Amino acid sequence: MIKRQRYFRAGLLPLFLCFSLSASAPQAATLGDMTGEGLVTVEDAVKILKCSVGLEAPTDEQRLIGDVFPARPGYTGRTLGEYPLNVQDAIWILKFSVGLISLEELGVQDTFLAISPTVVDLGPRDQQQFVAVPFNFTGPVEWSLASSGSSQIGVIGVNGLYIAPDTVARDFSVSVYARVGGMEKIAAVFLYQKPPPSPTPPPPPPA
Ligand SMILES: [Ca+2]
Repeated sequence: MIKRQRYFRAGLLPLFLCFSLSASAPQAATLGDMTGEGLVTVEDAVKILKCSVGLEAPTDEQRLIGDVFPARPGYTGRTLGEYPLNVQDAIWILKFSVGLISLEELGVQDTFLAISPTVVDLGPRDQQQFVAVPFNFTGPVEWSLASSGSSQIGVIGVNGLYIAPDTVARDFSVSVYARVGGMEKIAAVFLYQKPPPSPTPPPPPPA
């Protein structure tokens, strides 16, 4: 109790809370569960359909959660799905909701990590928000970077925001690692040199 009062008095409690929240996100999800109540139903398929035609805007997490087709393997290194959400994802969930495909075929019980985007091209100082969703697994996602191409590889925050280095001496790639529990997914950032911005022309002389 004395400690808590000290936190309040010093104004440290808000800081402590901020750190705890950012380090613990994101939460585990169930594959296909767009509505977030833990079940995969026709409502999830309807939500995907709405997203696919632009009636609703999915969150970055929902793009990963609802992207269930094609299953095993997906495209571009994904366990399943091809990003973005489309009518095929909705049909696949509809089939599951009426019993035409099994839990195993949909992957609802799987524990794995999905990451997006898997590949991105960036110039100096560009930023990219990466998103990782662990399915049926609770724990914080740890982000890290590695590259054999350069010592200047940029930085990544606890929330998956990657910021490219200020200067890129030559084109090379950076590996973005997302880890949770014993699982790991890797995304590739291809850094390229940008031409310097053309100097702004001087203002015209006063008439
Ligand atoms: Ca649901």
